[in-house]
Amino acid sequence: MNIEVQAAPSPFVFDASKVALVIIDMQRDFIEPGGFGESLGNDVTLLAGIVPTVVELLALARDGGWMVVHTRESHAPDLSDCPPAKRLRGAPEMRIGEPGPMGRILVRGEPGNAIIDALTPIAGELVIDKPGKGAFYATRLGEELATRGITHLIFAGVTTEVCVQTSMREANDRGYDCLLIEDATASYFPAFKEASLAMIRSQGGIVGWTAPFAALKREA
Ligand code: C5J
Repeated sequence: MNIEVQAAPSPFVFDASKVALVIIDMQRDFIEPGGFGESLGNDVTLLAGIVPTVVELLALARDGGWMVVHTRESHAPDLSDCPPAKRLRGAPEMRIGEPGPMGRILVRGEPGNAIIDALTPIAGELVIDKPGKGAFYATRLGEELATRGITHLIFAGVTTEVCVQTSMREANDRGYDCLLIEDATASYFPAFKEASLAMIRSQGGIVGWTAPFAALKREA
Protein backbone atom coordinates (compact mmCIF):
# COMPACT_ATOMS: atom_id res chain seq x y z
CA MET A 1 0.00 0.00 0.00
CA ASN A 2 1.41 3.39 -0.99
CA ILE A 3 1.49 6.16 1.60
CA GLU A 4 1.93 9.79 0.53
CA VAL A 5 3.28 12.22 3.11
CA GLN A 6 3.12 15.99 2.65
CA ALA A 7 6.83 16.65 2.94
CA ALA A 8 9.31 19.24 1.69
CA PRO A 9 10.35 19.84 -1.00
CA SER A 10 7.63 17.55 -2.44
CA PRO A 11 5.39 14.66 -1.34
CA PHE A 12 7.26 11.60 -0.03
CA VAL A 13 5.62 8.43 -1.32
CA PHE A 14 6.49 4.98 -0.01
CA ASP A 15 5.24 1.42 0.05
CA ALA A 16 4.73 0.39 3.69
CA SER A 17 6.15 -3.06 2.93
CA LYS A 18 9.42 -1.54 1.70
CA VAL A 19 10.10 1.08 4.35
CA ALA A 20 12.32 1.00 7.43
CA LEU A 21 12.35 3.37 10.38
CA VAL A 22 15.96 4.14 11.31
CA ILE A 23 16.40 5.62 14.78
CA ILE A 24 19.86 7.04 15.18
CA ASP A 25 21.80 6.93 18.48
CA MET A 26 19.07 7.59 21.04
CA GLN A 27 21.60 6.62 23.70
CA ARG A 28 21.73 7.48 27.38
CA ASP A 29 25.12 9.19 27.08
CA PHE A 30 23.79 11.69 24.56
CA ILE A 31 20.34 12.31 26.04
CA GLU A 32 20.23 11.80 29.80
CA PRO A 33 21.34 14.30 32.43
CA GLY A 34 24.59 13.12 33.97
CA GLY A 35 25.83 11.52 30.75
CA PHE A 36 28.77 12.20 28.46
CA GLY A 37 26.88 14.79 26.37
CA GLU A 38 26.07 16.89 29.38
CA SER A 39 29.61 16.54 30.74
CA LEU A 40 30.80 18.31 27.57
CA GLY A 41 28.66 21.30 28.55
CA ASN A 42 25.71 20.55 26.27
CA ASP A 43 22.08 21.23 27.14
CA VAL A 44 20.63 17.71 26.93
CA THR A 45 17.05 18.94 27.36
CA LEU A 46 17.17 19.86 23.67
CA LEU A 47 17.62 16.17 22.85
CA ALA A 48 15.33 14.84 25.59
CA GLY A 49 12.57 17.04 24.18
CA ILE A 50 12.10 14.81 21.10
CA VAL A 51 11.73 11.57 23.08
CA PRO A 52 7.89 11.59 23.22
CA THR A 53 7.69 12.12 19.45
CA VAL A 54 10.23 9.37 18.72
CA VAL A 55 8.28 7.05 21.04
CA GLU A 56 5.10 7.77 19.04
CA LEU A 57 6.93 7.31 15.75
CA LEU A 58 8.30 3.96 16.90
CA ALA A 59 4.83 2.86 17.97
CA LEU A 60 3.46 3.83 14.56
CA ALA A 61 6.19 1.82 12.82
CA ARG A 62 5.57 -1.20 15.05
CA ASP A 63 1.80 -1.00 14.46
CA GLY A 64 2.42 -0.77 10.71
CA GLY A 65 4.73 -3.79 10.72
CA TRP A 66 7.62 -1.73 9.30
CA MET A 67 11.20 -2.83 9.64
CA VAL A 68 12.76 -0.99 12.61
CA VAL A 69 16.46 -0.24 12.95
CA HIS A 70 18.12 1.25 16.03
CA THR A 71 21.73 2.41 15.90
CA ARG A 72 24.26 3.04 18.65
CA GLU A 73 27.51 4.92 18.20
CA SER A 74 29.85 2.51 19.92
CA HIS A 75 33.29 0.95 19.90
CA ALA A 76 34.73 -2.40 20.91
CA PRO A 77 36.21 -2.37 24.44
CA ASP A 78 39.73 -2.70 22.99
CA LEU A 79 39.00 0.27 20.67
CA SER A 80 40.27 -1.75 17.71
CA ASP A 81 37.49 -0.18 15.60
CA CYS A 82 38.31 3.39 16.63
CA PRO A 83 40.93 5.05 14.44
CA PRO A 84 43.37 7.37 16.21
CA ALA A 85 41.96 10.25 14.16
CA LYS A 86 38.66 9.78 15.99
CA ARG A 87 40.04 8.78 19.41
CA LEU A 88 42.49 11.66 19.75
CA ARG A 89 39.94 14.47 19.36
CA GLY A 90 39.01 16.73 22.26
CA ALA A 91 40.23 17.04 25.83
CA PRO A 92 42.26 13.92 26.85
CA GLU A 93 39.93 13.00 29.74
CA MET A 94 36.88 13.22 27.45
CA ARG A 95 38.13 10.91 24.73
CA ILE A 96 36.52 7.70 23.51
CA GLY A 97 37.38 4.83 25.87
CA GLU A 98 38.11 7.07 28.86
CA PRO A 99 35.98 6.66 32.00
CA GLY A 100 32.92 8.89 31.70
CA PRO A 101 30.02 9.61 34.04
CA MET A 102 28.09 6.54 32.77
CA GLY A 103 31.00 4.20 32.07
CA ARG A 104 33.70 4.22 29.40
CA ILE A 105 32.84 6.81 26.76
CA LEU A 106 31.22 5.34 23.61
CA VAL A 107 32.24 1.78 24.51
CA ARG A 108 29.85 -1.06 23.76
CA GLY A 109 28.18 -2.58 26.80
CA GLU A 110 28.76 0.40 29.08
CA PRO A 111 25.63 1.84 30.78
CA GLY A 112 25.82 5.15 28.92
CA ASN A 113 26.05 3.40 25.57
CA ALA A 114 22.62 1.84 25.93
CA ILE A 115 19.52 3.08 24.14
CA ILE A 116 17.26 5.01 26.51
CA ASP A 117 14.59 2.95 28.28
CA ALA A 118 11.66 4.60 26.47
CA LEU A 119 12.96 3.29 23.13
CA THR A 120 14.31 -0.12 24.10
CA PRO A 121 14.40 -2.34 21.01
CA ILE A 122 12.10 -5.36 21.00
CA ALA A 123 12.57 -8.80 19.45
CA GLY A 124 12.75 -8.63 15.67
CA GLU A 125 14.17 -5.11 15.54
CA LEU A 126 17.67 -4.64 14.20
CA VAL A 127 20.29 -3.02 16.44
CA ILE A 128 23.34 -1.72 14.60
CA ASP A 129 26.52 -0.83 16.49
CA LYS A 130 28.37 1.67 14.37
CA PRO A 131 31.95 2.84 14.90
CA GLY A 132 31.48 5.87 12.65
CA LYS A 133 28.99 8.66 12.42
CA GLY A 134 27.20 7.03 9.48
CA ALA A 135 25.04 3.94 9.97
CA PHE A 136 26.39 2.21 6.83
CA TYR A 137 30.13 2.58 7.42
CA ALA A 138 31.65 -0.68 8.74
CA THR A 139 28.24 -2.19 9.57
CA ARG A 140 25.93 -4.80 8.03
CA LEU A 141 23.05 -2.34 7.61
CA GLY A 142 23.21 -2.27 3.79
CA GLU A 143 22.99 -6.06 3.55
CA GLU A 144 20.14 -6.24 6.07
CA LEU A 145 18.08 -3.66 4.15
CA ALA A 146 18.79 -5.35 0.82
CA THR A 147 17.75 -8.76 2.16
CA ARG A 148 14.37 -7.30 3.11
CA GLY A 149 13.88 -5.35 -0.14
CA ILE A 150 13.78 -2.00 1.62
CA THR A 151 13.74 1.03 -0.71
CA HIS A 152 12.66 3.91 1.56
CA LEU A 153 14.03 5.01 4.93
CA ILE A 154 12.43 7.22 7.55
CA PHE A 155 14.99 8.77 9.89
CA ALA A 156 14.81 10.04 13.47
CA GLY A 157 17.33 10.51 16.27
CA VAL A 158 20.37 12.49 17.29
CA THR A 159 22.26 14.53 16.51
CA THR A 160 20.76 16.02 13.38
CA GLU A 161 23.91 17.45 11.84
CA VAL A 162 26.27 14.65 12.85
CA CYS A 163 25.10 11.03 12.91
CA VAL A 164 21.63 11.58 11.44
CA GLN A 165 22.79 13.68 8.51
CA THR A 166 25.82 11.47 7.83
CA SER A 167 23.63 8.34 7.81
CA MET A 168 21.07 10.00 5.56
CA ARG A 169 23.73 11.08 3.10
CA GLU A 170 25.20 7.56 3.06
CA ALA A 171 21.71 6.17 2.41
CA ASN A 172 21.00 8.72 -0.32
CA ASP A 173 24.21 7.76 -2.13
CA ARG A 174 23.15 4.10 -1.93
CA GLY A 175 19.87 4.84 -3.70
CA TYR A 176 17.41 5.01 -0.81
CA ASP A 177 14.69 7.65 -0.71
CA CYS A 178 14.97 9.19 2.76
CA LEU A 179 12.58 11.20 4.90
CA LEU A 180 13.74 12.91 8.10
CA ILE A 181 11.06 13.59 10.71
CA GLU A 182 11.69 17.18 11.75
CA ASP A 183 10.42 17.00 15.33
CA ALA A 184 11.93 13.56 15.92
CA THR A 185 15.50 14.77 15.51
CA ALA A 186 17.54 17.20 17.57
CA SER A 187 20.91 18.82 18.02
CA TYR A 188 22.67 20.45 20.95
CA PHE A 189 22.88 23.42 18.56
CA PRO A 190 19.42 24.42 17.26
CA ALA A 191 20.92 26.48 14.43
CA PHE A 192 22.79 23.40 13.19
CA LYS A 193 19.54 21.40 13.20
CA GLU A 194 17.72 24.05 11.16
CA ALA A 195 20.64 24.35 8.73
CA SER A 196 20.73 20.56 8.29
CA LEU A 197 17.00 20.37 7.55
CA ALA A 198 17.34 23.19 5.03
CA MET A 199 20.35 21.53 3.38
CA ILE A 200 18.68 18.14 3.09
CA ARG A 201 15.62 19.42 1.26
CA SER A 202 17.39 22.10 -0.81
CA GLN A 203 17.83 21.86 -4.59
CA GLY A 204 14.84 19.61 -5.08
CA GLY A 205 15.74 17.34 -2.16
CA ILE A 206 19.44 16.87 -2.76
CA VAL A 207 19.71 14.53 0.25
CA GLY A 208 16.03 13.75 0.80
CA TRP A 209 12.80 14.99 2.29
CA THR A 210 11.71 16.42 5.66
CA ALA A 211 8.28 16.52 7.30
CA PRO A 212 6.80 16.98 10.76
CA PHE A 213 5.62 13.81 12.51
CA ALA A 214 1.99 14.96 12.23
CA ALA A 215 2.22 14.79 8.43
CA LEU A 216 3.32 11.15 8.58
CA LYS A 217 0.81 10.23 11.29
CA ARG A 218 -2.06 11.67 9.24
CA GLU A 219 -1.39 9.22 6.41
CA ALA A 220 0.24 6.15 7.96
C1 C5J B 1 25.92 11.54 17.17
C2 C5J B 1 27.83 12.76 17.91
N1 C5J B 1 25.20 10.47 17.46
N2 C5J B 1 27.20 13.93 17.87
N3 C5J B 1 27.16 11.61 17.71
O1 C5J B 1 25.49 12.43 16.46
O2 C5J B 1 29.01 12.72 18.14
